[in-house]
Amino acid sequence: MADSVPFHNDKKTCWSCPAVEFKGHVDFRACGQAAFRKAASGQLVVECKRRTDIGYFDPMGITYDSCPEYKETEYGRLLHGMKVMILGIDGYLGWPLALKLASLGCQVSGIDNLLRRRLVDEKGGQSVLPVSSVYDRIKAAKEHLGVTINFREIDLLDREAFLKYIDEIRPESIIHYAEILSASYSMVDTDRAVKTIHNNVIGTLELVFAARDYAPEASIIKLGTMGEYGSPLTGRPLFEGLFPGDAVLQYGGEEWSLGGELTPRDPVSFYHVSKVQGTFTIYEACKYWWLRSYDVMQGVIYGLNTPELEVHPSLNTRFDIDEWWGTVVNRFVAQAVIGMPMTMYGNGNQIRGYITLADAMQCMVRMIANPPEPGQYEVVNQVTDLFSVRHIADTVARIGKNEFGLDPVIQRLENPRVEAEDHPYEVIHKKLEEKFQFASGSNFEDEVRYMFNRLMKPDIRERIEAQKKTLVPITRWSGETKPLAVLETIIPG
Ligand code: USQ
Repeated sequence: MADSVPFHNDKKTCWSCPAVEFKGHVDFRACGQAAFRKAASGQLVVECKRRTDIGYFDPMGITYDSCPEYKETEYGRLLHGMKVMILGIDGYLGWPLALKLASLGCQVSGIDNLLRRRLVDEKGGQSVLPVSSVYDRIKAAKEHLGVTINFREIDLLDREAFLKYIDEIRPESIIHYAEILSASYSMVDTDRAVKTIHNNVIGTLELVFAARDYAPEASIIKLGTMGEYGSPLTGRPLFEGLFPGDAVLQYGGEEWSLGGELTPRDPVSFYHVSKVQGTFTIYEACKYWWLRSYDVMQGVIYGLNTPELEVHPSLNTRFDIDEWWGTVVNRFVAQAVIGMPMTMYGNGNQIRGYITLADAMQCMVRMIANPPEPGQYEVVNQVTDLFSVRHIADTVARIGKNEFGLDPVIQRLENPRVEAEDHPYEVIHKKLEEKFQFASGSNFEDEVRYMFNRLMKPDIRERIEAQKKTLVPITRWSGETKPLAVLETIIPG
């Protein structure tokens, strides 16, 4: 970035830096705002854990652009050697984020219970891109990127093991990806619904208590999901978590301000229910204990490409396509590659927010570089595009046909889910750009082309063929598991 263009976090101060510790009298019962006023009037002092020689000082006095501990990167100023702990480091998102952060000089640590590998096995699927054991991947990261990643095989729900590890690392930022992510899986039966809710709800609760006791200054970046909001049929915009200041409720001839209140949630599966609970857990923890968090309402992710992953195939992130663990764009490309009809549910008019893997990783690094204030709970809607399922199917079909010599077919199937098919969908997603200087570096069509290029390779195509039956949707929200009726077969022109 040119010298003249300021970084998004230039003027942040030690007040929000995770490398400082509060000293003196801090009233932790106070809400973040009250404490902020104290700081502004000079009543609060901090000590820099990296420069204890400076002694105690006013946290508002030093800005990131004047602090030698902050280094310029393409994502903003980044606390050099920042200790970032990734929960769920072996997953589709955790692994590429680990590579990116480690390449930027962060000290990356992570835990994983390897559950995702077992759950994909349970479905009879496999990652389409081969992924070796987590230990071999870490060796490959050292060999090809020259980075060190500190890993422990720990379940977030194993309190003793997790507390020991977090105490040892004392992270400055914690990324919470350690959740079961599939809406379909959570709707299969009681066992899987309970497993999803238990893992996600209790895991997040374990995290906030651990952070309170061992890493209270760390910024917690919690993955929520756009599906927490649902798709209100009134067309009410999906604000970034909280109502804006000028929102009002009119009722019975009277008017009340809604500004700053959490917006309504209307989840669309028991998985999404677990994420709503996560939102409240983090929100409350910030309120009670002055923890700080960005709660990221992420759209549907797709793609398999980041600059770090591209360095060598041994660095692949996992790429799942079965009906439980694959997301729609990834599934459609894989289906087109093996000549299987793309499984479009209902009339295909359902709209969701989408973002490429590469853009999602960029957003995460920017948020890590620009942490919230103590006590601050802030929601970020992390999407770049809104697409209907039909648009996705048509685009994949067009690119597959015109550029890769395939003959893709779209099958309109009875919808196994309970979801609105025709609905307005207005998503407010301004913060990424306005607050974190995010600019998308990828786009839908190019990412689809990149996926075709990778998945058309004969060995990868064989891996898709080998799990063809897992691509067929049979999980219905009703609890039945049986194939879906074909409503229409569309051969794109
Ligand atoms: N869909 C099809 N055909 C398929 C698969 C999906 O038409 O073969 C449709 C679904 O009905 C839905 C849309 O595509 O309307 C997206 O479905 P998905 O399976 O790609 O994504 P979803 O179940 O919503 O969940 C995924 C991730 C989840 C994340 C969520 C973001 O698995 O972890 O939280 O995307 S969001 O959808 O914004 O809640």
